[in-house]
Amino acid sequence: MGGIAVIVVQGPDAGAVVRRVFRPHRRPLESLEPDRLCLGSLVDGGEVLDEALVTFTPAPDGTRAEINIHGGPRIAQRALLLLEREGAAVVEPDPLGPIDPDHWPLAAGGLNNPAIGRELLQRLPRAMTAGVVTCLTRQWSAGLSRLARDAMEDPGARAEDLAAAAERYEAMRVLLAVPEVVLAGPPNAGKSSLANALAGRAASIVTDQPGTTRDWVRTLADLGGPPVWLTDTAGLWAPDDPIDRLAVDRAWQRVDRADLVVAVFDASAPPAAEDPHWTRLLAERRVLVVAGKIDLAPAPPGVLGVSARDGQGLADLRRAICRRLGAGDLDGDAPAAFTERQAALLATAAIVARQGEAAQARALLTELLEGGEGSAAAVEQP
Ligand SMILES: Nc1nc2c(ncn2[C@@H]2O[C@H](COP(=O)(O)OP(=O)(O)O)[C@@H](O)[C@H]2O)c(=O)[nH]1
Ligand SMILES: [Mg+2]
Repeated sequence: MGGIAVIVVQGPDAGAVVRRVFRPHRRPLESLEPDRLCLGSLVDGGEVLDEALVTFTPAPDGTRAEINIHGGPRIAQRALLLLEREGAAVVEPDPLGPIDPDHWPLAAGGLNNPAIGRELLQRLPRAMTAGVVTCLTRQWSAGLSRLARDAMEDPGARAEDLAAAAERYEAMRVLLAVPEVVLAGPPNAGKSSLANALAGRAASIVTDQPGTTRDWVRTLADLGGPPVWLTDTAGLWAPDDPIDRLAVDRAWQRVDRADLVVAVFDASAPPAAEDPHWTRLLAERRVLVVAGKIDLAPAPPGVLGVSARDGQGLADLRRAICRRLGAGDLDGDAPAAFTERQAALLATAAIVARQGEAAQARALLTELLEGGEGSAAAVEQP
């Protein structure tokens, strides 16, 4: 199997380390200009590991060298070991860490609305689904940026829009947080089937044997709103088997930590009103009750019904989950603050705009777009 691996070596000794393991095919490395590609071989002593393209760029802490190889994961692993032997430390990239905008191609030419652009780059790694990426990037290219620019003309006329964009911050936070939705209920209620149907893949084992799911099973699911951790748990009952009892304990642990519990029962065999597990589950802080298997029997009045077998009610359930998580009514095109800084500036701009203080509102909107003196996200233009 082939592929491309890009290995970044950065720091005061990065240039020296890479020079020790790279033999250019033609020109000597000394004549290589910054950012220019150089073709050569990655060598481990006398052994050529792979053909590689290398660039060197000045970085704040020395040099940033990029090594592009195409020999697949095994060669990439050997290359990392080689670099480690030469004095480099291998670090895992932190997917939630900040992006350094200096290494973002857009930053090189300067960003429009740079303060929002910079915050976008910092938040993007947290966006776990395509929908959230779109929703965030539109805030920069349109949504928030456009609202702020338009409102410059007559801030008073747009005061309500500014306030609404500030309020949407709560929904945006949910989108970026990856909440956990736990499916729980009696054994055989159809929890695992429903988890698989919602996630769109067969992560959980489904059988007609009670007690099939023991360890909880978690998948990242895109329900059309925020990405969610969807956790399928063992049925809640009082088993004799000690392993089953541990499984039930683990299920309760997940329920206790959930952002939302979807309590599922079998519409054709509803739990008894006095069932202690079901009663305890319904008393949870955040619970959404769902009647499953409605292809066999109708849902009781007022209860959301679904069938994992024929898909009835699934779209309603996805929407209900997003709504209960607080991100249900987020329209991807609506201007929405996605950082606390933006929310605070918008809320204040709305207040002063309503009071007719147009100049003050404009100053706040300029700060929103461009960052300001003392602002946490003040942007140094390259
Ligand atoms: N008719 C029907 N059967 C279902 C449905 N969902 C699950 N089942 C069946 O019910 C049994 C238990 O399902 P499972 O998902 O393992 O339930 P769990 O124990 O709650 O995880 C299996 O035989 C499934 O095929 C459904 O929507 N309709
Ligand atoms: Mg199960």
